[in-house]
Amino acid sequence: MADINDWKAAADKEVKGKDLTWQTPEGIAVKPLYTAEDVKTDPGLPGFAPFTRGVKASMYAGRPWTIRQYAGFSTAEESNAFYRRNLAAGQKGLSVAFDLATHRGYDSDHPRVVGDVGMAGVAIDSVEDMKILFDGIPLDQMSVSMTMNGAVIPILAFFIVAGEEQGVPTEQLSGTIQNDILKEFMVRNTYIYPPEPSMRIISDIFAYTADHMPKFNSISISGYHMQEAGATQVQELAFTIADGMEYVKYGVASGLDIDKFAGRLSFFFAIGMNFFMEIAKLRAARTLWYRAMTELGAKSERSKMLRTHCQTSGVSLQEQDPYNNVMRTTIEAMAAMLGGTQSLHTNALDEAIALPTDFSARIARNTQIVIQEETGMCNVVDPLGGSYYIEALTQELVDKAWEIIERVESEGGMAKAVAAGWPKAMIEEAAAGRQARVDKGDDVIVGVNKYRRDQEDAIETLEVDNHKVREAQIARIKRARESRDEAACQAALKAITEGAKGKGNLLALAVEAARHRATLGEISDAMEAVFGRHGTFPTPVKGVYGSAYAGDNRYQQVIDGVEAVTRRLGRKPKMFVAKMGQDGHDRGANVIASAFTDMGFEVVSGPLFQTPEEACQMALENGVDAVGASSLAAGHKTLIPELIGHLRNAGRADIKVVAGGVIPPQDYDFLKKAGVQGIYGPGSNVVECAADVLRLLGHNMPPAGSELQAAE
Ligand code: MLC
Ligand code: 5AD
Repeated sequence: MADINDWKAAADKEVKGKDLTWQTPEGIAVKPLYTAEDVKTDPGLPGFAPFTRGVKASMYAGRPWTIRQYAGFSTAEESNAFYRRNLAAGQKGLSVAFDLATHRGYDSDHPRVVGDVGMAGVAIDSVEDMKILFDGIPLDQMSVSMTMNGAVIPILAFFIVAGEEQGVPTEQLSGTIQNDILKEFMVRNTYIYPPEPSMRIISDIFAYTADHMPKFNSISISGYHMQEAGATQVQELAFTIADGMEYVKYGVASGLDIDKFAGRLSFFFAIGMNFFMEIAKLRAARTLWYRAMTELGAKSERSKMLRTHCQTSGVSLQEQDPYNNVMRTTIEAMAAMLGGTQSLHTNALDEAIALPTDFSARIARNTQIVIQEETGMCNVVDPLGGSYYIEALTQELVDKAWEIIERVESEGGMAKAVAAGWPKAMIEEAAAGRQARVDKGDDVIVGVNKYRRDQEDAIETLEVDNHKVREAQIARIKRARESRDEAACQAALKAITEGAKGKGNLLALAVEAARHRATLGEISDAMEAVFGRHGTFPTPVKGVYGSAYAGDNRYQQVIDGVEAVTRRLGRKPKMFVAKMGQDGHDRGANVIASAFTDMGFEVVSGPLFQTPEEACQMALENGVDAVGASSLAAGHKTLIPELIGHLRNAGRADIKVVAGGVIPPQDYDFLKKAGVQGIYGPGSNVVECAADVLRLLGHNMPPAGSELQAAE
């Protein structure tokens, strides 16, 4: 029989000695062949420690994963109708997406959120909205996930009171609250309060749910957003498990018994295009959590069992040739189920352009239904268990992630690491590296940097009338305020402020305020009075982009162009990267800032959450030549024209304004008429964006592909 040396010789001969090892971004050298020699550990059996092969013995053969599509837009009425249509068509669990005003603790009538109300999710201002959201949906039967982190206290309180008023005892509510603030400080940015009081809020929720909500998952510890921000799978895995360990330590420090709350901690991972790596990642996550919880002193097996939701990757989907996204999502959904997820969201094909329509949501949902009901894939538990490659990769991920976890632990845990900033910096470095590989064509994206179409067909997308939603919300807030017992409401709000100063359980206090129709903004303010509001400045990395591009001709042309403009101006061209509105997605802004810096621009990075007026002020104070507004949460049609208006009023119409992010092509004309001089959707090449900006600054930049030297 042939042995491994025979195989090596045969393979070498076929490829004439070429090295077939694949160096993955997480630093794993994947070999072209795995054999029994590579498998060093026995993964055990599904349903048994360390749960590598799954948390249930029968897994999907007993019950398939929950088809749980994340959705929400516009008003509670519209989202409720959308949920009901989806449930009738085969969706099994709900998952609520809130708008950014709600995330950040502002009522819809707050002046800072004019562009955000109802755009990236549903607007919820009081328990009245929450009741409408679940109208006709029995909360004792339907499990509901709510993605809320910043304004987690009022939202969970509204949910509890909406249940009460439906006649459902709190004990019977089932579902999940995201409640994961550490990753907000790291990558997602919808925090409200500083880290310390934010961690206290989480312990209060653990305590309340442990006492009153036995079927409710008190947290969804999320790596998803790390991968979306550019993290490698090892980083996602390590920081997520380390976050989980930190929450457990805080819960225990607040006086809770570990086994009383740990059984209701849940997780959430992204599933990207590296198929086998993602399958192995979920198996590694369960193995790591079992180890971590054993070290932290958990006794119950349930406490050590990692149950997870997964979502297919948003960043892997493209604006160009968007039907390719259906295939991408199918592959990712298969990785999630082969990895043993408990619940899954599959993204819609219009992900990179807008929120899902009924049409795109149907295809996304049916992707899961087809796998569950047509393929027979659910009938065998962990069908890839024992695959040499999968088992070896699982072990390698465990080892690599554990190294990072040990570093975090040796430095005092994840809260300290997040404050020190190195996990975020590590992720940003990985993001810049990926962008450079895509721009150079080293990482192929079909329809974007290879096989690109000359012309794209337009697809229909969902549009939300932001002004209409805002007016409807303001009217409902007004009615709620007029009909409530004002004295009782104010007393309940005061009790929250007192509780924030002292030790009262903030969720219990907010439930009382919600019963009295206190609004989300009022409950948030009652805590902000004590905790304050947290703000941060971005810190883009330097040098990664430049080194990835060393020796590239086009990159050099841009650098020469920047130098020519620098000579003309007597200083470097200045670019302000602005993030306006409540949109905290900063990967794009940071990648642009870091790449433009490497190309020789002077880059001013604005803080998150600016109003257009504040952004204008910052542009003027810094004397910039151009503003790049990054928008991923649908506020562009309101915020960017306002910024241009302020610049014009200040007599600085000469400052060029360009826009980047998730901007549907049908909005391009509107923005151009408003004065936007360049628009860069997903899939844009960063070097070409810089070339365009140089043109706007009057430099005669040669077209892409040209070997000409730039001429001033
Ligand atoms: C499951 N069960 C079984 C079984 N499989 N029983 C017998 N045999 C089997 N084979 C039981 C379970 O034990 C459980 O009961 C019940 O059935 C439900 O199954 P589950 O596996 O727990 O599924 P689910 O209820 O869907 O819960 C999954 C979860 C949860 C634990 C991961 O936390 C969850 O639903 N998370 C969703 C999070 C989410 O949607 N997030 C969206 C983020 S979007 P019991 O009694 O054991 O509970 C986002 C984007 C952004 O963040 O940035 O805005
Ligand atoms: N409806 C549906 N999906 C949404 N996502 C974000 N907001 C919504 C919404 N309102 C999904 C997208 C995005 C990820 C963070 O969550 O897929 O990439």
